Amino acid sequence: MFEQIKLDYDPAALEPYIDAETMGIHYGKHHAAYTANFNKLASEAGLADKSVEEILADPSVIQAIKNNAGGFYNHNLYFKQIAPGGSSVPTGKLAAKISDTFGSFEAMKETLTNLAMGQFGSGWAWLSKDANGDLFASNSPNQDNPISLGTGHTPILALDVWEHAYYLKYRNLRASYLENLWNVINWDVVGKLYEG
Ligand code: MN3
Repeated sequence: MFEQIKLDYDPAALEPYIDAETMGIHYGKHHAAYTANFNKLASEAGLADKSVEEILADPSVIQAIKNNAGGFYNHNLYFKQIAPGGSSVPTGKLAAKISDTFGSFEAMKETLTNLAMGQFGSGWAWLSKDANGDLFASNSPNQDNPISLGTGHTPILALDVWEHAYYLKYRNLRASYLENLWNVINWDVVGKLYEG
C-alpha cells in the first residue's frame, strides 16, 4: 500500500501564499486520486511489493502506471517541503553546496524559476542530488521526474507548475505563484532530504 503523506498542518497555514481551497483540492482530490490509481494499477500489475522509486526507474513499467506513480511520488515531496515553519533559507551543507553550484541562493531560485516558467504546459521543476551530493536543476513534463527520466538523480525540491497548483488563486499568473511559492518552502525539510 502506497500512502499519501499526512499533512500535519492546517490547509490554511500557508495563506496568503498558497490558499486553503487550493490546498484542499490539490491534496484532497488530485493527490488522493493519483495515490488511489497508483495503488490499483500497481496491485493489478503485481508491483505492490516494489518501492515507488523502483517502479519509476523501471523502463518496462507501462506509462499509465508511471503517470500515477509520478503523481503520487511528486506530490508527496511537494506537500512535505511546503510545511509551515522551519528555516526560510537553506542552511548547513545544503546552503554551502547551493553557493558552490549556482553562485548563491538567489541565483539557484532564479535558475529553478526559469525552468519552471519554461516548462510548456503541465509539469515540474526540480532540484536534485546525485550519489556524490552534487546538485542539479531540471524540469519535466506531466508527472515525469528525474527518477522516471533515468538521470540517476534524487529530487529534493519539487516545484509543481500544473495549473491545478495555482489557478484558483493566481489564475494564469504562473510567475506570481512561483514567486510566492518560495515563501513557503521549509528548508529544514529540504536540507534533511539533501543530507539523507
Ligand atoms: Mn499537482
